[in-house]
Amino acid sequence: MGKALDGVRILDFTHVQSGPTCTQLLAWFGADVIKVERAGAGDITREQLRDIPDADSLYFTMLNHNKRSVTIDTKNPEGKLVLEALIQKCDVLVENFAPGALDRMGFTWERIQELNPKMIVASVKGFGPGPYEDCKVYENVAQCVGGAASTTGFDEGPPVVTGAQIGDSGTGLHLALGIVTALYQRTMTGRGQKVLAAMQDGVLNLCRVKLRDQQRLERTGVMKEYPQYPNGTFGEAVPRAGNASGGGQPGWILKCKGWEHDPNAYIYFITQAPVWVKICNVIGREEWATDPEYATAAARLPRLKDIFAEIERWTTTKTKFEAMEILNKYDIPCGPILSMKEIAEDDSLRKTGTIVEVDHPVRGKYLTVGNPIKLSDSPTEVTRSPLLGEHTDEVMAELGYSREQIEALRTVGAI
Ligand code: CAO
Repeated sequence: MGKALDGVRILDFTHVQSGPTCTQLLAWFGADVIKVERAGAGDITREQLRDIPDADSLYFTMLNHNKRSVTIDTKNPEGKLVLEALIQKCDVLVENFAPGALDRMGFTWERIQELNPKMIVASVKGFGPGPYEDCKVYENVAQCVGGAASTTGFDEGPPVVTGAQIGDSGTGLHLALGIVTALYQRTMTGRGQKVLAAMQDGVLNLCRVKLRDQQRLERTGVMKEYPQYPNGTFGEAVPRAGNASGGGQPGWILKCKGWEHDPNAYIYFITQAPVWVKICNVIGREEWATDPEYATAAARLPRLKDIFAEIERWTTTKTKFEAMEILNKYDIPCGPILSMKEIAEDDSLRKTGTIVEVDHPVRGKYLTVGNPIKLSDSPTEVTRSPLLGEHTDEVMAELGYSREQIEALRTVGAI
């Protein structure tokens, strides 16, 4: 069976997390992704957070599946010529260097266009054009400048960053969509274009509901689904909302049986209005279904804290999985707090290819997250990440270099 992006060649000039996430997705959809790395060093993550001496780290392997690796010194004049040949052969160049690095290497947009007018040049940067456009940015900086940190955590505590890599992997996802969109437009215009995904913009896009709340707050001075209501105070900016739901159906994280010794014995519980009567029945407070102080969603808002305390009295009598099973029978939206250990051992996630076991010649078997996007006509097979420069000779031969030329370039340190 063919793959959705069969025939698309990606010159993958990415490193660390944001760019590699993007090109890994494209590889999973069938693109030929050629990762260009510096000889002898490679992507810095190959050696970061290593758990096995001399083996590519999980950080690297889990972000670079299904790619080929070539080593080129793109500051060496002869190395530059190899990169030029690749630019002429590829459809998309993806990069996430610090601002200006590609230009400093001599590969400006104009130069790339001269070499290949159909080339799409896709970049992740920390910020879009403006006062911070020259800044280097990492994940947590993006979470801070994109609005996530100021709105995450509890009212009484400091801003908090989330473990979900919304700045890196989130922006990589945005960039991947930009690339396939530009490829589609190219089928009509025949021209390449620049695609930019700024990490600040990507995080803000994912924090859209908080900008919604900022405007609600400015208009009404209060947000009734926030834990600050009715007894706390609201300031000028959207406050941290703890575990409150970001939508119109109030929710909170509640203790379950075993919470005293298991840090993840909790469940997320949503008091969705259409199933309120069922919730009352399950927790044994049938009278709340008709009591005017509890019967409507509006009446419940000032009492959410007490309502969740009462529901928690019920959830602490069940394990998170027992609670989930009972609540699901009544269509009450909820979800257990799953630890990474539980996720790693989850059979259903392995069956769907969301968790995949991969074999690597140096590190052996390891788990990774497979393609979260499932196409029925373009299934993903996850193959291991390449060793540094594993495909240099193969790709050079495809570019038309002879064995002697390859050896000569190696001797002068160009590849
Ligand atoms: N041959 C020769 N030189 C190479 C090369 C190659 N194959 N590949 C990269 N280089 C050079 C670059 O040209 C650059 O050189 P100059 O600084 O002389 O121009 C140099 O390597 C380092 O690039 P960098 O500045 O991007 O790397 P850094 O480690 O200092 O910064 C990072 C890392 C992530 C902060 C920065 O790249 C960045 O801000 N990127 C944009 C935002 C981003 O993607 N952040 C996500 C980071 S986590 O996913």
